Amino acid sequence: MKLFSSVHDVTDIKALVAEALQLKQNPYAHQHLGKNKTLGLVFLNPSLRTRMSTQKAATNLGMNVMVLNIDKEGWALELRDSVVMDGDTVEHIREAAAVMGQYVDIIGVRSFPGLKNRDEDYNEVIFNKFIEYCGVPLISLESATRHPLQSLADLVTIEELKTKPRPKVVLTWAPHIKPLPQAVPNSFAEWMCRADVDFTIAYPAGYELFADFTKGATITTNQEEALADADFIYVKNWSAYEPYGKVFPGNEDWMLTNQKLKNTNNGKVMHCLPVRRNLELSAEILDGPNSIVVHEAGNRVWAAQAVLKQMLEKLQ
Ligand code: SN0
Repeated sequence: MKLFSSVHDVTDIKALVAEALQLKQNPYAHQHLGKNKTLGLVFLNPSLRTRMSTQKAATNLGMNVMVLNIDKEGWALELRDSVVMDGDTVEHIREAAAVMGQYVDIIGVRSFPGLKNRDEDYNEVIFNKFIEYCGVPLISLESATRHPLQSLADLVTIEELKTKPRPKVVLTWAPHIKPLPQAVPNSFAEWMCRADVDFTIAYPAGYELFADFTKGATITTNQEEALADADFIYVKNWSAYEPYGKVFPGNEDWMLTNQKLKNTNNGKVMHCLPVRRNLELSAEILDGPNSIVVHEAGNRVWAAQAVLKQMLEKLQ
């Protein structure tokens, strides 16, 4: 694997999930792979889990890791082409990405959407510039439209904890106070549509996701119906795809509560985190027996390690 930007870069999803679960059993068995290899993690936006889990995964494989919070610590980056750089930006992404590629063997990049210009976000303009100029294998640490390391960890978690061959998985929209990216739900949907699960997406009218990501899913605006007999419930807020990046007033009653869990199959509750308590997800669920959010976050290590391992095997 030379690029991990979406589920489309994975040739065998089942094998990758199995690899992640094997690495969980035996984290340090492949330290030779990463010897004298360096991973660069570049963040244009904040991170907790992605940064720490990917760093841990790389260390488990014997790699060195360099982290650059480029939005805070780097020179102000120019992302547009054909501009006279006489404003606040100091360094162009063309040079910055190319130079980083001189120092590392694999690079990871996080770059959220602006949520203003849909074409720019959905064409992955910033992320694709890193691919074009860095010259080394690249991993998405969440781009404008996808968060594949999260989705892989989510699938690993479902495989690990499922109690029947084909569990019912429900992605349900949650309230928030600000517009959030569609990256996590897009990505979760496109992985679930390729997994051996019965997959439903529920959201209030107006929050349709881009159809490319949801082909094969059952889609409803009735949360109660969606939750019936659910084995896994994936909670996430997102802003509208159309009109792009907007949020509509109301829908506070979409927050998941213990009452709503009653109709599920003792559903296990997932969230990518960070989560705003009692706004997106009730504290009673987060602190109760059905929440697996911390376990899920723990699995981020094995997802990242499986991807890094496949990339390192190509570099040998
Ligand atoms: C990001 C998102 O894509 O939804 C990252 C998730 C891994 N989440 C946020 O930006 C949350 C911000 C907030 O204010 O709650």
